[in-house]
Amino acid sequence: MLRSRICEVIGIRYPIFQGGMAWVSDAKLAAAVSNAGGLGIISAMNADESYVREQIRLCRGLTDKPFGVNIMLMSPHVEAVAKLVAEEKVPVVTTGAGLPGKYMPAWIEAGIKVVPVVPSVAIARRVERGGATAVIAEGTESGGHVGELTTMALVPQVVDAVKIPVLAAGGIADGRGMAAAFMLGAEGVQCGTRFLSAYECGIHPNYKKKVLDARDIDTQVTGRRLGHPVRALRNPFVNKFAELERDPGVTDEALSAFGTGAVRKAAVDGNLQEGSFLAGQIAALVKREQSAQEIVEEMVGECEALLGRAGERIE
Ligand code: TUI
Repeated sequence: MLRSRICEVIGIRYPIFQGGMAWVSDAKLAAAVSNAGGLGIISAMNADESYVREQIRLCRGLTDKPFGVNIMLMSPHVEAVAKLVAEEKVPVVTTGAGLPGKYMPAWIEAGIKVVPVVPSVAIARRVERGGATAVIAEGTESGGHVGELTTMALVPQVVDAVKIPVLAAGGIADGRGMAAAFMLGAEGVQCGTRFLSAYECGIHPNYKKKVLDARDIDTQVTGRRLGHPVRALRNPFVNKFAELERDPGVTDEALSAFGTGAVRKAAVDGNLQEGSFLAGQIAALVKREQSAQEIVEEMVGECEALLGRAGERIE
């Protein structure tokens, strides 16, 4: 049976985290993944503490298993939400889009397991020194806010640099990707894009259809000029953003304003023209809707079969 230090330390059956995706990862999806034996994660995104408090309480009503809250460190509400998760003593906090150092002592004091997403070895070392339980090494294949390094290059380098367990993220959507991550030294994986197709994922049907219809070359990164590169499925919004980004006559403020609210327009409204449909490069591998439990069990089954046969591939 596929287990690792991550399962023991977090108290989960399978070493699979569900990514904290803005306007996607709510209490219902998180609880479904946790009930399936993985770690479900609620996205605090740009929301205020009352929304996050409600989601935590809803999640507690839907599962008695561990779950996490993802804190997006660029959120205008980050201070209040950081305080809230400590008060609520949520089992796990993951972080994204920044350095969580200043919040970590209070979280650790509250008994929370802190698992930051890191895009580089230096940041992995830094959060380990700060008391992180584990790190998620996320490659640029992922959806949403991305770093520069690929999963293939980043994961083994982070594994060599830290003693705490490493989870791999970015470009993993089935048991093959999961087995590959274990071969690189990871002790777990975090998947976002694959869970977009879960029945329990409440995104607009247009978003699910875009993911199910995606081809390998259909994602694009925009926003490098603003210092926040973001990967999404190509559509009129992404094309327009890229055009404005190339135009020296467009100020950073105007560019940023153009992007505001686009993730919500995709996930909630299903607005195919003006929405930002965040998804990773692996979207084309996601071919059908399934329950969170089917996704988790299928991935684990495929991974175990591959790792069990790993030696057979060598003559
Ligand atoms: O955070 C994510 N993915 C996200 S956050 C998000 S909301 C957003 N929307 C528009 C612009 C920016 C954010 C959508 N998707 N993934 C985890 C992640 N964290 N990827 C990369 C990083 C990261 C980057 C830099 C973590 C630490 C870091 O530190 C360096 C620094 O200077 O802050």
